[in-house]
Amino acid sequence: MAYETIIVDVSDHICLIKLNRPDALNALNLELLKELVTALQDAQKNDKVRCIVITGSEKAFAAGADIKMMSEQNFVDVFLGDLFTEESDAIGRIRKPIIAAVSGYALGGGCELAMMCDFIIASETAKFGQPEINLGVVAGMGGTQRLTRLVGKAKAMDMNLTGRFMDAAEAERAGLVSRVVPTKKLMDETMSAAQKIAEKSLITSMVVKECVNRALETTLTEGLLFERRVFHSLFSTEDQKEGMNAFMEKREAQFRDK
Ligand code: DAK
Repeated sequence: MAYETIIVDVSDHICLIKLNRPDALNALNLELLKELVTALQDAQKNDKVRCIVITGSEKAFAAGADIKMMSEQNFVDVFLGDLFTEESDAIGRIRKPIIAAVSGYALGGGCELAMMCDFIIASETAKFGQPEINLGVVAGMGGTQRLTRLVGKAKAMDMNLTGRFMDAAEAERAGLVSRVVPTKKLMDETMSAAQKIAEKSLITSMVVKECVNRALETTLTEGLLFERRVFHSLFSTEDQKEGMNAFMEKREAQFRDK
């Protein structure tokens, strides 16, 4: 499919989606989010895809929702139109692992999109922020919720109340990103992480995603029970037999998603 605001490439079992509105620092408008959802749903359906990567440009992952678009809307427009809800819910329903490769600005909806991914690899130049307060609004896609769960109340309050940006080193210390790499190596490192994931059983990596996400949604007791039952159920797969046999036979496992 031909896209206007993103570039999609599928190779070696990885679907790479590059946000591509360079003139607006990849600001998220409805067209971009709809195209992103279509690309993600296609990747979900495509048997060849085992891991997804979302990235932007060197200067900006995404500088937020499109302020020009939002400035023309009133309460009735955004309330009745339910701005971005369908799209953000659809992104949350993608079951394959998604890595965000963030360089430059990840602000507002851009930071929220990165947090919707399963983990973030950041370049040294990455800057994260929820500056919506400067526009007289609050974050609308997880900036007060996911961010608080990821970095805790103190930093989430600080970022949402002051609108200041967090650099990559602080984001790594705070647990917002899993690793920080030199800017020139961002895509190599991310693709190599995606490749590692693509080599695993897709069943298992999808289940890992469900288990870790469950930790943010439920009590420890319920989460541990969920994890244990999932562990038990994986013993019904061929991939569990293959993984354990491969270890015993001192060879690489060949998973077949069965
Ligand atoms: N929207 C539209 N255009 C943007 C933009 C944005 N968020 N960010 C940058 N641009 C455009 C600029 O207008 C400029 O366009 P031209 O003037 O050249 O036409 C071009 O990108 C380059 O930007 P700058 O000239 O400003 O570049 P600088 O390097 O000087 O500054 C910057 C970079 C990132 C610091 C600056 O552009 C900036 O502060 N941008 C705005 C950042 C921001 O406030 N982001 C938060 C937006 S609010 C919702 C869910 C989510 C949301 C809302 C609702 N629902 C579910 C209801 C999300 C809200 C937001 O994200």
